[in-house]
Amino acid sequence: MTDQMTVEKDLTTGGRVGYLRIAVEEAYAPPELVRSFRDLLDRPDVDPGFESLMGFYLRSDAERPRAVQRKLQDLGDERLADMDSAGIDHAVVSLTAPGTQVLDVARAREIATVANDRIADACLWHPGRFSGLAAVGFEDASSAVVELERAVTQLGLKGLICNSHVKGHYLDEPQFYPILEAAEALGVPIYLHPQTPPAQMIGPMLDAGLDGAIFGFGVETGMHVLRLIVAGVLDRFPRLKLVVGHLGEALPYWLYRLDWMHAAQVRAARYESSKPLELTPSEYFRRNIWITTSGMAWPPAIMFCREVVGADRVLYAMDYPYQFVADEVRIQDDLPMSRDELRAFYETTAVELFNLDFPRLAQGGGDG
Ligand code: 1DF
Ligand code: MN
Repeated sequence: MTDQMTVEKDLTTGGRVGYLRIAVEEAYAPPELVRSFRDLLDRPDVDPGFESLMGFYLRSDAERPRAVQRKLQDLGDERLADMDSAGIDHAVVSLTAPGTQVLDVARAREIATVANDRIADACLWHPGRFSGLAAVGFEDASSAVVELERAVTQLGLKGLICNSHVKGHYLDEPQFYPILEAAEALGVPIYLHPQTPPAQMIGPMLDAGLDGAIFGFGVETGMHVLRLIVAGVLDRFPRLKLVVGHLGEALPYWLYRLDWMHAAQVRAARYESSKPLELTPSEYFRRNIWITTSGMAWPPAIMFCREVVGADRVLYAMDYPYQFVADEVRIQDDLPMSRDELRAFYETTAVELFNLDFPRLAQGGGDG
């Protein structure tokens, strides 16, 4: 009984704990995308990673994937009730992986438009509860730029979701520069979110069951971040803001070795691609990259990341509905941090990074 009451008190919304909890990696799928995913799964040439991931979420009869499938498509009562029950005041919603990035060019553009309109609608209906990131069809960069500009300047979306590789292509390729340039010019972050590795990478992960969120996601997305760094993309676009989930996809732990080995490779002129950069890899982490705790409610790892990339660059995310665990909010409320540090972690870093401008209830009033 006492435990029960403590539990309820801890996870209230409305700022009574001293901060609003803003979750920034929260997935949404319009029904139109689910339909496109089903069509892709039926094709004989389906990508193995896509089949592994969405074959599970859209075809399994087990309870969790069915709940995920339903919750993904909701931006109303069920999601709000789930946010209330876990103490989440505000969710920054984005198109679930792999989003548009497995679709043909025309369908990718349609789905991006639909997703952006739907997310913007939810933000209008529930301005205190939702903000959103824009989706685009990356393969057609010029239409992607037009859609990103529409989503940000007309719909009020706060950044761009990129679900990692685009059919085996990476954002350091010049065909994508116009999109990076537009994000930089608009001042909005790109959330570099995982998906399953492409066919040329997934082989030995798939047969061991390691291709998904357990490991393959992080390996592939971490490599994507590194490709952007070593290609000099962050020298070309020095004000680009990247957001990386899952505590930076393991890269904070690698920073010493990355700095050391990159410098050695440049000195040895071993690779054409290892060219001199303006900063060391770890310095880009402290200038261009923010990392979130999605799926990584693990205090020692969170505190390590704060130490090596800076406390002002580590912020909260849940990864709803894939990892919807209220206890993980309690764990992060109990991090060894001051009230002000917790407020930065849960609230103010997200507000500043995404330029959030949602209306709040007066402190202490209502239950959100
Ligand atoms: C899973 C995890 C799926 C994450 C996701 O989107 C996702 C999963 C398809 O557990 O299968 O976004 N995640 O970010 O960890
Ligand atoms: Mn996620």
